[in-house]
Amino acid sequence: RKAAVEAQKQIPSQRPGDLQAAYDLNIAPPQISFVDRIKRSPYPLSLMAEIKRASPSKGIISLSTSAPKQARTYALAGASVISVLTEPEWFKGSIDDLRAVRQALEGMPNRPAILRKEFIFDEYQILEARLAGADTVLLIIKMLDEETLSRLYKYSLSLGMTPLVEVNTVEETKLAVRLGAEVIGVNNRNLTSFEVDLGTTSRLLDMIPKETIVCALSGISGPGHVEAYKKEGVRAVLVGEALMRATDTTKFIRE
Ligand code: IGP
Repeated sequence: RKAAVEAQKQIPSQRPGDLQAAYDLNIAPPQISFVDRIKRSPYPLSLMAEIKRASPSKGIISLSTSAPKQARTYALAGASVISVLTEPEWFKGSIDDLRAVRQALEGMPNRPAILRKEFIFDEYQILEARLAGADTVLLIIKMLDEETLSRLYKYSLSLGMTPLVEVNTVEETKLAVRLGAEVIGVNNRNLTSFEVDLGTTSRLLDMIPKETIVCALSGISGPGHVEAYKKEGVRAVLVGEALMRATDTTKFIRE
C-alpha cells in the first residue's frame, strides 16, 4: 500500500496527454500475445522469470544485476514471460528497466512476453507500459475496487494486452472469475502480512474454470514446488527471488 501511495505521487509530474498523443501516432512498439506465449510454450508448465532487485519483505536481493543481461539469460534458458518490476521505492525498479529489457530481447526468435509488474491503479500506467514495450500488465485485485478493476482490465484489452490478474483469497478469486480474467495469478504471499503459503494456489485452483490459465506466484524455489503444481494443473509459475539469487541461473532453470 505504501508503494502504491508513492507511485501515485509520481503521476502528476508526468504528462498523460503526451503519452496518449504518442499512442495515437501509432508509435507503440509491436507486441506479442502474453496468453499465446504461455499456451504455445514447449513445456507443460511455463516459466515467468522476474527481475527483482529488492522487495519490502526481503530488502535488497541483488542491486548490481543488469536488467537487460538478466532478461537475455532468462530468455535463452526458456522463460515464456519476463516480469519486470518497475516500482522504484521498494523494488528498486524503473520503467527504464522495462525499456532496456525490451531492447535486449528485440530480434530474438520467439522472444518471451514482457510483463510490467507494478502497483497499477490508473490508465496512465498501462499506456506507459505499452509504449515502453510491455506486452502486458499486472492488475492486483486487492488494490482495486470492482469498478476500477473492470475499467482497467478493459483498457488493457483495448491496447492489445490481456492482463495478469492477481488474487490471494477466495473473495478475490470470485471477483477475478466474475471479471472473466483469462489469466489468473494466485499470489502465495499475502501482501499485508508477507506470509508465504504455497498451498494458496492449490486451494484456490478448484474455484477457477478449467479454460483459465492459472499461474502460481511467489515463494517458489525449487523443482519440488514446480512438479507439485504441474500435477495439479497449474499452467505457469512466476519466480523472482530464487532466480535472482541463483549462482548459475540457466542451470537452475533447466533443473
Ligand atoms: C515473485 P518470489 O518469492 O519468487 O520473489 O515472488 C512475485 O510473486 C512477486 O514479486 C510479486 C509481486 C506482486 C511484487 C507477486 N505479486 C505484486 C509486487 C507486487
